[in-house]
Amino acid sequence: MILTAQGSSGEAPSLSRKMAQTLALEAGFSEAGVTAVPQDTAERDAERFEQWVRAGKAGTMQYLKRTEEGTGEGRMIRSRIGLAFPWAKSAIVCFSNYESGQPRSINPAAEGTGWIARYAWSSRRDASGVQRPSDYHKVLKKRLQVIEARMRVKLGEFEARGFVDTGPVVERSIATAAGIGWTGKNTCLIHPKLGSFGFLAVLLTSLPVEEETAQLKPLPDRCGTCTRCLDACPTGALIAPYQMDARRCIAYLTIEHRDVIEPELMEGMGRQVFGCDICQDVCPWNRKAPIGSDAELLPRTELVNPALEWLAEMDEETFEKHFNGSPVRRAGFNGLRRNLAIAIANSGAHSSIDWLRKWQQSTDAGLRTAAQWALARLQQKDGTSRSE
Ligand code: B12
Ligand code: SF4
Ligand code: SF4
Repeated sequence: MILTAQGSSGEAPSLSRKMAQTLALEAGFSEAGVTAVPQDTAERDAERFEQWVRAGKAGTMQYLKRTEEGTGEGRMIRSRIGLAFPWAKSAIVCFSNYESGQPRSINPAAEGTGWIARYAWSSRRDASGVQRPSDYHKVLKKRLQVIEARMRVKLGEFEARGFVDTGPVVERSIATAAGIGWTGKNTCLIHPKLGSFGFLAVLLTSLPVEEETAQLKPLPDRCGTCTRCLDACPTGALIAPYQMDARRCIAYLTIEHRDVIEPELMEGMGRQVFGCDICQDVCPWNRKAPIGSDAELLPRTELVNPALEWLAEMDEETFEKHFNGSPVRRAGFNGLRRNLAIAIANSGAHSSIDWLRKWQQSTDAGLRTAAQWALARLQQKDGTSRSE
């Protein structure tokens, strides 16, 4: 690989898109771009972000709300990169394709099966060939470290910080500015060739961006007149094009929200037990997206359309055995059972009714409320089918 510092001799090294792409592909990513920081759209996006949070759309995701003073007043830390990282002059944004060619959540599926979001199916084979759960946070973070180390060898010392999902930055805003894709009406970052089933990883650096790269324009929005995602969202979380109310989003409810789920949203949650792919599964830009061949993000096929009963039977030890090291663990044992109770009722899976009876006695309010709702729903369904 040829990696050269940009600019003539004596000049400080700078970053180019080509350099970032070469390094990123070598580290195992599918695509990469570069933007100067703050990006041209930084102020607009910061305002959008703050308005979104202040309107309550972030629900209980407190980590998004942190402000400069920590009092709830003032600018929100993650709205502007410069607040937490005043030294940052550029961002390398990397994209890892996780499309695996497995069925979509919207395809017909066997009775009594649920849905786990495809991003959480990931696994890798260990040295002895055994398939182990993998988590994109760890996988991608390591790749950023590889990029950073190679840059240091060639360019010398500079400041850098890598983030995958959990850092205080709005990754899709930076990714759009770096020319990776556009923000779809479903709010996802869509790459024109790879679609939206891709993770983002960001490496902030103190290096300036090389002139030619700085002149690159962001990609145009190609959603056109399409509204498939808005029409398909079963809980009305996409309240307008490009605007989500996370409090209604099944991904938020099943992964991030720790407490009682509003019963009025439970029916719309359908059979989703962890995350939701519907607004991406209907997106035409994901139809022809190539299948990724990432050895660290291999799909665990037992998690594709999993039997609800199999998940319901798991005790805490089995849950840990299957999901330690997997993104699914974030829901927690009781959180997953809460989601399962809802999916069981929506699927009419009577064979799991004993689990619901047990769970309605739980001291966990989220699980108890979901199980009570689920039992009532199954009874109601029975009544309806008998009277038909
Ligand atoms: C909080 C969060 C969530 C929340 C809220 C999602 C949301 N839409 O805001 C919940 C839990 C619901 C969620 C769900 C999912 N998430 Co999430 N999430 C995040 C996180 C941590 C922060 C996002 C955030 O700041 N949201 C606040 C809003 C305001 O910001 P935003 O959505 O990025 O908004 C931008 C655009 O929408 C745009 N915008 C806003 N208003 C307007 C108006 C107009 C007119 C226009 C043009 C644009 C525009 O500007 C904003 C700033 O640039 C990021 C990681 C990160 N650190 O950024 C991952 C991240 C966004 N999530 C990711 C993933 C994979 C998912 C899921 C697919 C998981 C799943 N299958 O269940 C779903 C997708 C749901 C969806 N349709 O977005 C990926 C997305 C990759 C991609 N290709 O887009 C990220 C980047 C994580 C990663 N490192 O890969 N997520
Ligand atoms: S992830 Fe599911 S619930 Fe959330 S906006 Fe998309 S379709 Fe709606
Ligand atoms: S479904 Fe249509 S409107 Fe929604 S993100 Fe995809 S192309 Fe855009």
